[in-house]
Amino acid sequence: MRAKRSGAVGAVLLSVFCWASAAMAQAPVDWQLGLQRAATPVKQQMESFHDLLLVIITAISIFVLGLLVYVVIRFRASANPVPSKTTHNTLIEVVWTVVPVIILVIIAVPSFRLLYFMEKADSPEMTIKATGYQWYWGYEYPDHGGLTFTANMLPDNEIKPGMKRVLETDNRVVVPVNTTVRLYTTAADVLHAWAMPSFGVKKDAVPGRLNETWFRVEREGVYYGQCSEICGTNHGFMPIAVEVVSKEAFDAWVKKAQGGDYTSPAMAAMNAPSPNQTAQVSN
Ligand SMILES: [Cu+2]
Repeated sequence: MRAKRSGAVGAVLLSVFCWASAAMAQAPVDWQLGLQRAATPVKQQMESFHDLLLVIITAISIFVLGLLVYVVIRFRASANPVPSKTTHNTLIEVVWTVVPVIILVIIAVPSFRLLYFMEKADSPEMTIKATGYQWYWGYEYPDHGGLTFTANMLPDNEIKPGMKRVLETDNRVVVPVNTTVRLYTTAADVLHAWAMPSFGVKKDAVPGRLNETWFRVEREGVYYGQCSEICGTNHGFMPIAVEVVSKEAFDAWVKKAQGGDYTSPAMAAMNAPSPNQTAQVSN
């Protein structure tokens, strides 16, 4: 009876946790354990690779700890007053060379597969170029009439409910959902890096060089990342905010942006006066 009840409580807690993590998974959260929830195929593969490594290192750590504990107890001075002078054991030496090699091969195969998968998109549907500046990002959409805008961190006094302090930008990068986006990164002054944890993307932005990566986001929402290459005084204040919207909303945003208004759909909704505010104004 008690087991049944605790099982039900567990199920409720689990569902609350899953709901909570689904609702706020696009950015780091307080007391977060583990990685941000995956939003792209690359990040999903990174997660499963991470899980595989976790199993392997846990097994190795427990095995080594077990050996140490055994040696410390079994061969302590009181239990083993006359130490043996044995050296070399060919079988053991072969085993402790070959087994680590096999473990490394088991790690290397999925590791290289993932490296090549993240390197380049098969058939990108659109391209965005991100340029790092001290200390903000510039974006270009060459496939959409060469849209160009910059994204600066929003200061604390402009943060509205629903925005993330130090992670929000005045202009968000808007991309359509379920679309393969090729991302070029470069920099205009010093090294920067365009990093978006839930996309599994962290690409150096290097002056005079064009680096390439890609992402295909599977859920609409707002995603936050940061510059991840120490680039000077305000390195910590050049965040990246990506708003993933439906393809229709993206087309509408492109039209608006070509007219000079880069406000993303969600930002536009936040800026629109609520019915209450309108009432106050009319009073
Ligand atoms: Cu930077």
